[in-house]
Amino acid sequence: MGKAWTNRVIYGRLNWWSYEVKTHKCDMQMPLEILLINGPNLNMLGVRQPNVYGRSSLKDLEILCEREARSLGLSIDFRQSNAEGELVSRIQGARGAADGIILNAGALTHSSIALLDALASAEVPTVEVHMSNIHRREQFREKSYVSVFAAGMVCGLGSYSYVLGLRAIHNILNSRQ
Ligand code: DHK
Repeated sequence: MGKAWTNRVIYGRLNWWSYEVKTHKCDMQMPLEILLINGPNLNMLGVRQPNVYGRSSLKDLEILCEREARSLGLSIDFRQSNAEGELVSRIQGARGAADGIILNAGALTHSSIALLDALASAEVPTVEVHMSNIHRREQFREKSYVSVFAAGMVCGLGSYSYVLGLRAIHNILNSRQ
């Protein structure tokens, strides 16, 4: 996990009568680690309903997120799965291993208590993101189980929802005591 480590660096100096070993302190800032998870059907971005989800592919989204994360000093693990169980396992695995989660659970947003329970067990600060505005679509998309745990949600801005999601998690993590 991203923590400030204070290490002692050992170095040696050789002169003609002795070899003296000295140490000095050196602070290294490890990047905050973010698990970025995409749920079912998000592998179809760019092909699937472009009027709703845009023309960018999942790979384009990954490149955009990598670039934004780098500029914020975050390290991201970008994942997608169509399987609920795999998403649950990924979220469980974030406990004690990731500093933050960005989650677009796709349709599981609206149905999966298992994902909500995984988030609650992982206890990792989470921001929910969606490409589309889930409040301007069918009524069944209005309910989000992920929102019960998430610190906040960004939706309706296409790929830019992820950019803002990354900025939000960066802000949340950096304003912790
Ligand atoms: C993605 C999906 O696949 C839908 O099932 C959700 C979400 C909305 C999105 O907008 O990114 O309802």
